[in-house]
Amino acid sequence: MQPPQIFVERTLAIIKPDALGKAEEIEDIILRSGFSILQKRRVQLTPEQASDFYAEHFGKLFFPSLVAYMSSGPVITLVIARDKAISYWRELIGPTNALKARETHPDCLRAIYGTDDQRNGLHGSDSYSSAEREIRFFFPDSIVEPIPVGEAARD
Ligand code: RTP
Ligand code: MG
Repeated sequence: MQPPQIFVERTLAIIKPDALGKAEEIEDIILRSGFSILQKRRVQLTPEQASDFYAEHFGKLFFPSLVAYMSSGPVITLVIARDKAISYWRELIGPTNALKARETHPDCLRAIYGTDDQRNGLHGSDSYSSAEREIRFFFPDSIVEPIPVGEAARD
């Protein structure tokens, strides 16, 4: 009999410069939240790389300061996986504005590890296509199709 197929999903998490000092603690929370950490890189983004990564926001008022913030120090990029990884990670990190999050979602990771409306500590891909693009951005050799759990064991 075939084992049940449980599909896992991958997403890209980034521990941003203002939360880097808490990286170990955050990685521990990621693991305790049922994610596996598949890949991890510590990266110092250039302003050009930060602009490319956040290209969807080009032209917005906050774009120059977002680029300056994301290239102001090292970040840790992580490919993390579990079922419904994309929406679950977004839920765990909480709203974009870390200051408002402290009032409305005090337990979310941005409320705890973020600083303000811009320096919010953590990133999460917002859709399957974003996750695919963002994982390739940092891990160009990565395969992004979901892998059914148990498949590797059958090969
Ligand atoms: P992210 O992409 O980093 O996971 O954040 P998000 O989806 O919650 O928010 P998004 O709208 O994609 O914004 C990207 C990042 O830009 C900065 N930001 N600053 N000052 C502002 O009004 C403002 N708005 C957004 C934040 O660092 C945000 O995470
Ligand atoms: Mg976003």
